Amino acid sequence: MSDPAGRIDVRNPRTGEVDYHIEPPTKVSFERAIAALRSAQPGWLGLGVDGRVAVLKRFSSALTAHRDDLVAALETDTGRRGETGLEVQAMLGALERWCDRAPALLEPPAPTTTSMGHIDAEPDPVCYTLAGVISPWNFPLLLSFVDTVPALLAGCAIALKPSEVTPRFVDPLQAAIDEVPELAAVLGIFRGDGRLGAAVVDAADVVCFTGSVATGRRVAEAAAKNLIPANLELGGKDPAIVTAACDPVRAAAAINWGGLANAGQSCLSIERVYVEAGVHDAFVEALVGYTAALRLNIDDIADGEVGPIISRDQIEIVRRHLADAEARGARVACGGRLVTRGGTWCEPTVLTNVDHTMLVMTEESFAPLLPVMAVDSVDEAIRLANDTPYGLSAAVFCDDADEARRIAGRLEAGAISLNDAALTALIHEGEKQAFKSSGLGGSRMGDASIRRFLKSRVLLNNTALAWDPWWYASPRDGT
Ligand code: TXE
Repeated sequence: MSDPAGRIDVRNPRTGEVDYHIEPPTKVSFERAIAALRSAQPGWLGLGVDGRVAVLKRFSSALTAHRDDLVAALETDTGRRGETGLEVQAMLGALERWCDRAPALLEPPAPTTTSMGHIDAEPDPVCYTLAGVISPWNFPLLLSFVDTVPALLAGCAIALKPSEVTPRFVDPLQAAIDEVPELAAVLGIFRGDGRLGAAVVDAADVVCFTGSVATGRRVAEAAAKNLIPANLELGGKDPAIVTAACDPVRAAAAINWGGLANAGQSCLSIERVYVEAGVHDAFVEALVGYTAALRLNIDDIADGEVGPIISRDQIEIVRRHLADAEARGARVACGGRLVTRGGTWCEPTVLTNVDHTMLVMTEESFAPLLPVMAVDSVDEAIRLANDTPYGLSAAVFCDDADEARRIAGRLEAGAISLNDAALTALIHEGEKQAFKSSGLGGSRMGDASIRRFLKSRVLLNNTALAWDPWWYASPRDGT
């Protein structure tokens, strides 16, 4: 790792001004901190899972005590209010759920007999020493802990590198961590940019990354070079299929939420909609009704449902997608403008008359844009839904439950909401993987998530009491 180039300016997404700075660690202090995490890990593992659960419960109480400061910092980082409350609640909920589940999941599996009767195979899984976790800016707290919590419970120490775009929340978070010294010893948070992220990958024994496909590839390449496992959750272009056999108004309400929550800045946002012609007009009318009612929170963070575009780099992407769609003949049914008042907001937008020549149908927009395309059949909708390098999640609206399942079974995505949208934002119990270029590695949801932090080890135990010379004889001995 080269020494990072000094302090990094942080822009406020509501004002557009730089009003915060971070100071990345020097190479020497980073290496020292990594060594300290590694040397504290055996003590953490030695607490046993019940001991680790007890520590994380104290952390949960400390977080609750710091909740107001945490919420305030996250609001400044992201410029939105409603989703911030949900984010903190979801993080506390995940802590509680994992503390309940981990003891049973980490119970050593029973030995099994083998094809050789006197040899038992006794599973003895062992955790990786240091997990590197690298998170993005769209849900800075939640996506920093979705992998961190199960990894800690498995017994790992953690090197966490949050996004340099939204680093303020780390101050109250660190204050809560410091109140729990056993945790502070094994949870190191490092603020800096991609160079520090690369250093975390190089320092770790297993890595979890959430972010863009381009950076995810770099992380996977570095992990491959170091021969460590990489768990990647990357971008998406989630489709929704609205069949003629559903209530288009209900579908519109669900898709409005699934596409526009967090101003569309979620990997699992609905980013394109395919609607059978028979319900197209009713669907669009309802969707426009819901979408046009949403307000930008420009003047007051508490007044309005749609926050600013959080990352400055994202603004040009959204502008390009809108301009390209309009130039190629898309119709703006509502919204369609970027509004800059210090920060930049994107009006919640419904586009019709769209097709796959448009960026808005093929590249991740990460914005409150809902392009709606009429299709003649479910087969056409499925073909178009799969016409993408992404495969994170999808949604199907069809009142016939068997038909909804059949459609879902033909979609190339890891999580599919039936008669709802973006349910993976709320339901974390179901195991799923990211398909195609949307990711790599095991499920980060459900019980399987914790197994990503354990190496399988087996004890092969010869249980025969009497020593049988035949067992060790080689053919050369002629015995
Ligand atoms: O991601 P990056 P950004 C998508 C979305 C968005 C795009 C860019 O399309 O427009 O990604 O967002 C760290 N080695 N998603 O710029 O660059 C970096 O410092 C190791 C989808 O934030 O991938 C940050 O902490 N780490 C996503 C993290 O990687 C490196 C949510 C993510 O940065 C690194 C957010 C390197 N070489 C954006 N370079 C989702 N699926 O939820 C950078 N980083």
